[in-house]
Amino acid sequence: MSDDALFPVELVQPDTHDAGPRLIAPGAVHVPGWLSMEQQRWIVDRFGEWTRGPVPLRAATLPGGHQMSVRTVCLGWHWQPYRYTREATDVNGRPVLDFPDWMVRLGRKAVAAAYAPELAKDASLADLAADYTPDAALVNFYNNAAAMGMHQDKDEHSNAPVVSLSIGDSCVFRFGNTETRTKPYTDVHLRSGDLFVFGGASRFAYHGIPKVHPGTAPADCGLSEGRINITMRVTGLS
Ligand code: MD3
Ligand code: FE
Repeated sequence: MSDDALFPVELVQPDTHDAGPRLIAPGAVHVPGWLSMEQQRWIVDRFGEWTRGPVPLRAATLPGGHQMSVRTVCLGWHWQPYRYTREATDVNGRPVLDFPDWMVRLGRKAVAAAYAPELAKDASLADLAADYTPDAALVNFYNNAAAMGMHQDKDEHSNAPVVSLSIGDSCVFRFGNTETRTKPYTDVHLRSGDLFVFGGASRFAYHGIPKVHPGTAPADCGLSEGRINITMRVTGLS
C-alpha cells in the first residue's frame, strides 16, 4: 500500500474554521459556512445567467497594460480600473445588469450577522445593517491559476462596509493594514459558503488572494472547479 493512502494529504488545512465567527481586525468579521449548500447552488446558477451577458466575464486590463488573472462580471455598476460606469465601455459598451433585490436583502442579513454586538464588539457597527443598501457587486471568478495582488478598494465614494461571499474552491485571503501593501498581515482560509464583512476601521485595508486551492470545492456547492467571490459595495454614486 502506498504511503499516501495510509497517511492522506489533507486537502483542507485544519484551522480555526469550525470555531465559528471571528473578529479578524476592528470591523473585519469572518463568518465561516454562512451560506447553506442550497443557497450556494442557487447563486452558482445565477452566476451562469450573469455571465451570459450583456457583458461577459472579463479580465480587466490595468493602466500599466497588465491583465488581471481574475475574471469579473458586475451587477448594478460596472467596475473598470479605476471607476464605476453604467456601461461596460472597456468591454463591449453594453449596459450592466441590474443589482437584484434579493442581493440587497442578503447584504443586509450579512452585515447583521457579522456585526452582531457580541461579535463585532462595536455597537455603532450593528446599526449599519438595517440601512445597508449595496448598489454594485463585483462577481469574481478564479481558475486554478488566478490570484489577486494586494490592493485597497477605494473607487467607492462611501465608507459603507463591503460584503464578501465565497463559493467553490477554498483560498488564502491575505488581510493587511491600511498603511502599506506589505506586512503586517493576517492570512485567513476562505471556504465555500464563507462570509466576510469589511467595514469600520478595516474598510480601506490592503487585501489580496495569493492562492486558490484547486480541487477543494465541496461536491454539492454547484461549482465543480474554480472559485466565485461576490463583493457587494455601496458606490455612493447616482
Ligand atoms: C477588505 N476580492 O473584488 S474578497 C475585490 O476574494 C477583492 O475576490 C477578493 O478584493 C476576492 O476587490 C477579496 C474580500 C474583500 C473585498 C473587498 C474589501 C476584502 C476587502 C474591501 C475593503 C477591505
Ligand atoms: Fe478588493
